[in-house]
Formats: sequence, C-alpha cells, structure tokens
Amino acid sequence: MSGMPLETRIWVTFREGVYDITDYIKKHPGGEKILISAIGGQLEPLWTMYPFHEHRAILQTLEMHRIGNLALEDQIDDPFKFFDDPYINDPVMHSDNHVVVEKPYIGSGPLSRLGDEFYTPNEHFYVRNHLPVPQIDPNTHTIELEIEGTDNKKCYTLDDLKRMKNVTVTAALMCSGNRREEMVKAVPGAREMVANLTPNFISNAQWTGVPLSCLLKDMGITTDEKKYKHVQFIGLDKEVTGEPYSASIPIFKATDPYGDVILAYEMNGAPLPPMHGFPIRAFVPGHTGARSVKWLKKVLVSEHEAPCHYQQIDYKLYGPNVNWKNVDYSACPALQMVPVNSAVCRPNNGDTVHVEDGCINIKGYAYSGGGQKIIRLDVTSDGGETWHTATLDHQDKSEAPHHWAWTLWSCKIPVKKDASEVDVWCKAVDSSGNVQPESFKNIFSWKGCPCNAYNRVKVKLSH
Ligand SMILES: Nc1nc2c(c(=O)[nH]1)N[C@H]1C(S)=C(S)[C@@H](COP(=O)(O)O)O[C@H]1N2
Ligand SMILES: [Mo]
Repeated sequence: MSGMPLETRIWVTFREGVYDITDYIKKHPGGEKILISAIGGQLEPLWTMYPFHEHRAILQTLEMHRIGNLALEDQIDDPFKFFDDPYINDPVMHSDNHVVVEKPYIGSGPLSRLGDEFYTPNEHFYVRNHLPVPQIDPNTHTIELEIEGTDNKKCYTLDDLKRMKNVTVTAALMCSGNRREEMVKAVPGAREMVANLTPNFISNAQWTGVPLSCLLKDMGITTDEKKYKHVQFIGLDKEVTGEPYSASIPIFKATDPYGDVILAYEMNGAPLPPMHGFPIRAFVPGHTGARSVKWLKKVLVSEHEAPCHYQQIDYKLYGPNVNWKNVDYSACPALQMVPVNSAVCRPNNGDTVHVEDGCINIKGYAYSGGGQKIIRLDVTSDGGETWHTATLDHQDKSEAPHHWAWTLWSCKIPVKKDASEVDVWCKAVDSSGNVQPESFKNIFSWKGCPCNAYNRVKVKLSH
C-alpha cells in the first residue's frame, strides 16, 4: 500500500507456533539477546541456553503474541533434540539443596540448616549462576589487569597470584534477589519472576586471595584516582551472544585497602569449588552478590560501568512506580552495597513447634552491607505490640564499617497459652542505625531487589 511506512516485523517459532515478537522486544527482561538467534528462526536454541523460559508465566506471555502455526509438514516432534545441552558439564550439587532453577543452577542448602553454622560448608553455600559453568584449566589460566585505553596491562598466572601476600576475609555473600519470593507474594498483582528466591540465598565463608588494592597500586591506581571511576570484572561464562558475564564496582571500593576486595582462590580453606568460580573469582564484601564475578578472566579499570545486562538493567534500584513501560534504565543506579536484612531460619513457615514454659525458640541470620555490623535483632510474636531482643550468638569481631560477615541470632519468645499458631516477625538494626522496613508494599521493585522488609513466619504450636 503506497504511503504506509515499511516496517520489519520479527517472527519466531516455538514448537508448532509462530509468534510476532516485534512489540515485545523492548519489554524483554533479557534485553535484545532475544534477537540473536530468534530473527525469523526458532526460539529453541535460545531456550536451550536459557531453559527457565519454559515457565508458565513466560509461556503465557509468548501465547499473547501467537499469530499462527507452522504448516503440518514443517512441524517437528521435538525441536529441542537438535541442540546440545550447554549445561551438560555443570557440577552436580548436594542432593539436600533446595533448587529454585536447574539450568542455570540456582540453589542453596536448606534454610534451617544454613542458620546452624557460622561458616556455611562449601557444599551448602548458595549458588546463583546465569550461564553454563565454564571449564578452566588452572595450569594455563591467566588473569589480565588492564587500564582501559592504555598500554598499562599486566598478566598473572594463578601461581603468580598465589606467591603474593594473601589475606583471608570473613564475609557473607548475598544474592540481590534473596527473599524475592516474599516480595512477590506480599504485593498483589506483582509480576511473577523467574527466580523467586527463598531466604536462603545468603551464606557466609572465609575467602582467601590477593588484595585487589595491591594489584591496582602496582599499576599506579590508588585511592587518589580521579580519572577512572569503575573497576570491571569480566568472567569466562558467556551468553549466546558471546558476551561474558561481567560486573563493576566503584573505584573507591576497589582501591581502598580496608575495602577488602580480593581476587579469591580459596573458600573456607579449600580451593574455590567449580560452582563458586574455580579457579579464581572477584570477591567484593559488603556489596550485592552479583558484583563478585566468578571464573574471573579480566580486571578492567575504566571510566564506565560494566556493559553487562546485570549491571545495566537487572540488579538496579528502582522505585515502586517504575515498570517496564516507563523505565529509564540509565536514571536508576546499580545496586552495590546492600541494606540491612534478616530472616528466621528455624522454625520454617508452616512448621509445628513445641511450646516449653510458655515459650518457643527462634533462630536466624542478620546481615547488613557496606561493612555495617548488626547491633540488634528484634523479634515479635504479637504483631509488634511487644518486641524481644535476640541474643547475637555468632558474630565476627571486626568493627564497622569493615564488618562483612553475617550474624547468627536466637531468641526465646513467649506465646499465648491457648494459641494454636503464631506469626513471628524479625527485624535487624545495623551500626548506622538503619532498620528493615515493615512491609514489602512500599519498597516493591519490579526487578525484585533488594528485598529486606520484616521477615514473617507463621508456625503451628503444640502444647
Ligand atoms: N561469572 C559469573 N559471576 C557471577 C555470577 C554469574 O552468573 N557468572 N552470578 C553472580 C550472582 S548474581 C551472585 S548472587 C553470586 C553468587 O555466587 P555463588 O554462586 O558463589 O554463591 O555470583 C555472582 N557472580
Ligand atoms: Mo545474585
């Protein structure tokens, strides 16, 4: 038709369906990655890499864009059979783990167990992958340091790094989406998210490695640095586009000798396990988990933040009014230091607890980012009418603002004589006086982080 603008429409197929995704692309949570193998083609190779797409909410979204079906002679029984599973070599994790997503692996030790040990055993430490685990030969692996746009480059083997002075840092690591499940449940109409994480996406360990501040100082980058504002970490796991997982932190954190950022090769005294970044990862205490890049290949001192989707789009601080229709990604900062948080580890939601002397026992964890220390943990069993101060059972002795570990706590709280169930809430206070918000409603974020409202568990009582 003359006078009508020519427009390219983008169609893809999935199983027997044909879909027009043109209008959907800008809303796609994974960004334009969807274009790479999808233009006029099948979604199956893309979804072999990102199999969590076969999720009810996503299939429903896809159905809204169906424009027809393939001709019978073009339909294939199992279109997936032509594509190899890129996760085939991923390590097998502990069978007790609570698995939220199989591929890429998102799983953790059971919540009740996590709160039992100050140092989380490596096999129960939570894992949050976005891509297949890369296979790396430690004997030939090198780590590059580079100042962007200059010839100032250094290259180290693992042995080179292990010969340098190392430090051991006691620190928790928490995923940006920890406790997201509660946020999604608490907010009516919240969009279902793919990884609805339970409160066990935090763990605590001893990390050994080389201080990044020393390596940077060797390259002339110190706490006085003015030109370069960010340090990017680039991993070896890659998207279908070939783009590696990357993240960045502000230069002040990287150069600060007290910031304790390390290139870590040991976790709880053992070589870093494959799932946690073997043979070496960046470890950024006090910041959200996403910045501690695993399977580290390169450290890039730059004027810019990492280009990665997980720095630019996900794991950002969005207001409750922001959604996919009105979002301005560049206006919202990346999540770095994380706010004060806590959760009950025992009993779990729905458990039956025995009442002794009119009381029940509760235990859990508390943690605050940015080097803050937990100074108090409050528990209530009557909706906040009366609060009880928990005992801080295990806490690292380092002081704020260089306190990186979680705190384990316990509390004996009274319950009503005739009650058959009780709601237990907990909230932590950190060394800068910050306290968790009461509800998720006013802190809702469409990307599901951070999730730090009071933790609430409902338990049945046996008298
Ligand atoms: N290379 C790489 N680094 C990564 C990730 C990843 O997928 N690839 N995930 C990040 C996220 S979101 C988190 S929460 C932590 C999880 O570290 P862990 O699996 O060792 O607990 O690693 C971060 N570093
Ligand atoms: Mo994460």
